[in-house]
Amino acid sequence: MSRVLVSELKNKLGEEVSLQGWVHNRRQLGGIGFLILRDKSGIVQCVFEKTEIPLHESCVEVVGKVVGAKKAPGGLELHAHSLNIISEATQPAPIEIPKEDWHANPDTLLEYRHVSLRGVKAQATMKVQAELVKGFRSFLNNQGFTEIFTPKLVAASAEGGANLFEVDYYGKRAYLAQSPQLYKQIMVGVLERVFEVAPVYRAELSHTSRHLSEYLSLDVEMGFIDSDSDVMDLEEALLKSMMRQVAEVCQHEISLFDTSLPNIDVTFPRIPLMEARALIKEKYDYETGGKDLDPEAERLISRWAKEEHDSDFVFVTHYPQAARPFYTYPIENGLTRGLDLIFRGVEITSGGQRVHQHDMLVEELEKRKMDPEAFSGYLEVFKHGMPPHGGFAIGAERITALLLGISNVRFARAFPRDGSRLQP
Ligand code: AMO
Repeated sequence: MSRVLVSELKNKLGEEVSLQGWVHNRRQLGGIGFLILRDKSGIVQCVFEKTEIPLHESCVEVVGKVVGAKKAPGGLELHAHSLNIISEATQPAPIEIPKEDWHANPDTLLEYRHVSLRGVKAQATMKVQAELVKGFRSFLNNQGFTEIFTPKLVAASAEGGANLFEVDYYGKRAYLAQSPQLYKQIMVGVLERVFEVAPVYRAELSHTSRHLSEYLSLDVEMGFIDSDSDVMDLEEALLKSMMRQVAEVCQHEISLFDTSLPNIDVTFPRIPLMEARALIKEKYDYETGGKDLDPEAERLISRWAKEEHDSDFVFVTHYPQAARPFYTYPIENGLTRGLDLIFRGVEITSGGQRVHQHDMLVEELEKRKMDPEAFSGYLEVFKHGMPPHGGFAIGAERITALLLGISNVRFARAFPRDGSRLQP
């Protein structure tokens, strides 16, 4: 008998089927054994008479008849008559997988990530993320973008800052890439519109719920733009398309979380940083320090976007030069065409228009007391005719976590890396 998946059982009422999966949960009641079987598509209750059910997480095959059962999860169950143990668990699971609750004891859940990942919500998180990435790729492919693959071992920092990982590269110093930034720009000179899906590395010193040392960066870069508006137009259409894809394919996964899909029927508001700061002060009596928006200010500008525009997303534009990397296109009054996108209170994107003129780039490096010599390979390409261009990067774990209402970005990555975690 060939294997069917739990999700297919609704079409098999009254039939004999064979299921293969894991012992998600088990219970003995009188002479009757209940085995909750889990496979990649869901869980189902299997009812046995007089059968010893093996330990949680044992890998098993169950054969039986599919019957309607109003009280059972999913409205059906399996009246089972045989149980084959494919691979028996040799010790109890270190955590109670069916009780999955990642707000309690995050350290334990992460320590045993190889098994906590099997939880239904953890599994769903990975599926939703895969679907977001699929939506990212398919939208961009349809818009004439080409996927690129750039090095993660690099000679210089792209983003500046102190959060670079050093690597011994044949006796010389190299770094793990913080972003494909400079390479994706170079590739605009080749393919005009490019994107990349790849991990990047940040030696983050602060231990927060939104920072990982390794995260999946969804990068986009496009040539022949007029301004940063073109970049925002593209990102807005892209995100709406990604959300539509998730809504279509992941209804069940979304339903497991206390969340709803964002409103994609509105235009995402765009507000210059200075105006955002003034508005937050006036409306919510909060004064944000520094040149950027701090996390509380991000939360408040998002609140404004939701209250005034019914939007879960808001673009913050016109960042000052001092708050942006050297490659950001400068405009008058010390401002730039650099922008962020905030989703449900947290920044998920930085981006904007870039400098495409060689001399201006050298000037921007010098302004920031950076050595143009260290960027000679990158600068070279700007002597060979680069079009006006711009782009952005979305942190895949952040968008996944915010979409599902997961409060710690670590749980939106299968095997998170942070200051205190290098395994599993
Ligand atoms: P930035 O450094 O702002 O910009 O990063 C872009 C997006 O990546 C995500 N992100 C992170 N996610 C998890 N852990 C981290 N430590 C972390 N750091 C950043 C966030 C952030 O918005 N080159 C530019 C992008 C561009 O201009 O195209 C860049 O890397 O979601």
